[in-house]
Amino acid sequence: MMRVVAENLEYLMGIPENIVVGSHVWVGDPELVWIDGQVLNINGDEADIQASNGKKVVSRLSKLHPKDTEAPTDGVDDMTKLAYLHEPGVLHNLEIRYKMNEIYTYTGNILIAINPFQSLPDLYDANMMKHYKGATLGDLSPHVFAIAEAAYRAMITDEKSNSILVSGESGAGKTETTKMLMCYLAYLGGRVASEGRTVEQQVLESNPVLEAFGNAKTVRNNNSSRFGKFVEIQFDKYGRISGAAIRTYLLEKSRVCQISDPERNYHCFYLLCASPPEEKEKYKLGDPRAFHYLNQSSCYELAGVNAAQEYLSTKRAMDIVGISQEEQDAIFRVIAAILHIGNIKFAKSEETDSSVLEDEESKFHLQTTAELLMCDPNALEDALRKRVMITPEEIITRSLDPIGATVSRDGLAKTLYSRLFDWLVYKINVSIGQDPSSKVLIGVLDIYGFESFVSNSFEQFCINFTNEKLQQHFNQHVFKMEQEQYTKEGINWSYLEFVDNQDVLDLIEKKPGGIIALLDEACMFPKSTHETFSQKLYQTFKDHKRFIKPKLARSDFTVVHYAGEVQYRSEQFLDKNKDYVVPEHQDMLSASRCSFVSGLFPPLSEETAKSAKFSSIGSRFKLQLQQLMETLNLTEPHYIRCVKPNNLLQPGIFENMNVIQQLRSGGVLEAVRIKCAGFPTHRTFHDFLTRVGILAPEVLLGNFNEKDSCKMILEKIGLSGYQIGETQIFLRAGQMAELDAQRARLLNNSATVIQKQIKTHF
Ligand code: AD9
Ligand code: MG
Repeated sequence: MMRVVAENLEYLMGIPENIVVGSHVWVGDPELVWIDGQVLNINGDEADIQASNGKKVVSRLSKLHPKDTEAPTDGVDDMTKLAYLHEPGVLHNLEIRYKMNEIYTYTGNILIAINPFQSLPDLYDANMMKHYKGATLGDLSPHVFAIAEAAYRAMITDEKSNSILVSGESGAGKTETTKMLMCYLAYLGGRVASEGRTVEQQVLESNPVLEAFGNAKTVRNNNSSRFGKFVEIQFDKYGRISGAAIRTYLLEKSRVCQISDPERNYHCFYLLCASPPEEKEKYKLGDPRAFHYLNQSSCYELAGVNAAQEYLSTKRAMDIVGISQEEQDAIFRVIAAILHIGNIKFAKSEETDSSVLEDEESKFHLQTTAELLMCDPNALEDALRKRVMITPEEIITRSLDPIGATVSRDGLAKTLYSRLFDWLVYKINVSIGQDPSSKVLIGVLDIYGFESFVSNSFEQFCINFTNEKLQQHFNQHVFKMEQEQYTKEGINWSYLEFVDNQDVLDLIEKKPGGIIALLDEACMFPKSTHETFSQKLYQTFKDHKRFIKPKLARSDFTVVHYAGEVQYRSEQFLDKNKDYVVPEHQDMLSASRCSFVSGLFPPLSEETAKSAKFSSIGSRFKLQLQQLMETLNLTEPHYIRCVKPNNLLQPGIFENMNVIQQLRSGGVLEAVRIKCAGFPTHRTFHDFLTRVGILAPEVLLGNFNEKDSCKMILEKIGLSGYQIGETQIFLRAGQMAELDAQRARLLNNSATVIQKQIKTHF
């Protein structure tokens, strides 16, 4: 169990005693987060600062950070090379690099990737791959290929599985990064001459297939993945790709029936509407504007994407991953059927409050849906409009009102789509195949980053839960890496400590009594509402440090995540947690004459039919995550943090506030904090002497070796807590600033003495 302290980041990262009149500092700014300036005056614990942008600012001394005036003007490619490791230093370094189109920067062995929002083809071409092949991490400029190379080499040398975890908010570049990683791994582990379809080709082509069915345009990203993905690439004993497995997480089902302007539905719908005329005719499709599931938004096209071409290339990719022509036909029939389902409208029946098909058009779409799904149109209509209740005495058929029938219709569309997506993943896995004799793999994780919106629901809750899990893994890893480095240098690290987030995880997933467990309980109890569920949460967690009942809220609740507080609206938690296929839909589809469609709905055994009343999405997701963590724990992890520099999706714009929030929620600042709790500044003996040797000129003049010289200087100055390793000096947070301040005073004094001498002389 790791000890838990070191919460006071400010204390660790800024040592105000070093700040004197004339010091160069970073001061907080409401807009730019940090601006640089120089101290004009100090009054007690406050300082007047002249900022370089012309502003005059008054700030508490404890809120300032020293600025390294000797930092290279073009930045450093690894944050750990910063003499003063603190938030403004990190942010400034990223900004100057981004402005030079240097989108990658390391923090130790974590890669930070800032989305360039422009094509940089030279950065990823075959020459670049060649360049990185065989290179040690850190020898060349930071790059995704360097991380893939490190993972591959570590796998070969240590005969151990590795994983690369890519995270970041929507639009930050995770999926693009993942594809580049996979390309590079295919380059390293591919076969030279292609023997028909190679495994690596299939692995690479699985991306466009899954993107066509699992990605959509959102306000945050024109090609947003609406599912999480973990790809395990297996290697044989020669280091060649021999198999792969893809696992996906939580596809966003609601998008199938509900979109808002200017977002779009899943790409595949628009591609199919742009298919060649004979196919459009076969599927009875045409203008996407004619379909309710698409025309809720007025966005139909994507800039720079030709849907007709994209349709053909998706089919080619489907060929490569092993989806047959018949299967492709059935898939697109289901996609077309979903569009037609959405156009079936219900009106109030004249006699009762049940529903009827609204008009001739609705009848046409019902008929077409039935043809495409190869099921009986009457059975389809009944499944949409009626519910059968079995009581001990009799079987009662009840008609749904128009609202109920519409909910039933949308439910059917969502069920069909999610079963289809699962089938695609299953088929790709079967077709690529697993290599049972493979002993090592590289796992690549592309999963949604932390989300905090104005309104957050069950999806955000699951996403943030995932991020808490990954954050814990990340912290433990960063902590371990630090320890390893200290051990290598023979340094005592027994007092290195960090804050864990186990308490948030307990709040969410503990069994019994965590939020997910209480949600399941509420779902099983017929009288529960979101209000009773929230009341239960308020009672149970009233003293929990990570749980807040927001003032004025009747049913919202707030979780204090590692990346900040998120307020969740519990209204739809119960519904969204229930994975439930309406038995009438199940029966109708499993009776389809199309074996593909009936295959998506295998008949339930009597046993499951009875017990399958409620299956919890939250609990299933928790289990999936647990399995993912178990897999990850067997691997050596590598981390890539993607950052979105602006919300305009434009090149060249670096918004400080935006970036700093992502560094916070992506754990980059957490890694910095862990480093700060130890020895954030490392310098080789030589570099150290060059920088601060002036503080003890007698040592430099003496005939000592570099290590002894460093020791003598540090003793003379009287710092404490630093460590001297085998090849480097390890300083505590703020100590480098202290040394620089002493040096500045010395230089100032000697300048004054010289000036005085000059004055007396003349
Ligand atoms: V989401 O959570 O799936 O919504 P991602 O996956 O993080 O998101 P994605 O990889 O899709 O983001 O990147 C968004 C867009 O940024 C891409 O469509 C590209 O236009 C752009 N991008 C991202 N990375 C790069 C890059 N390395 N070079 C050029 C890039 N463009
Ligand atoms: Mg993505």
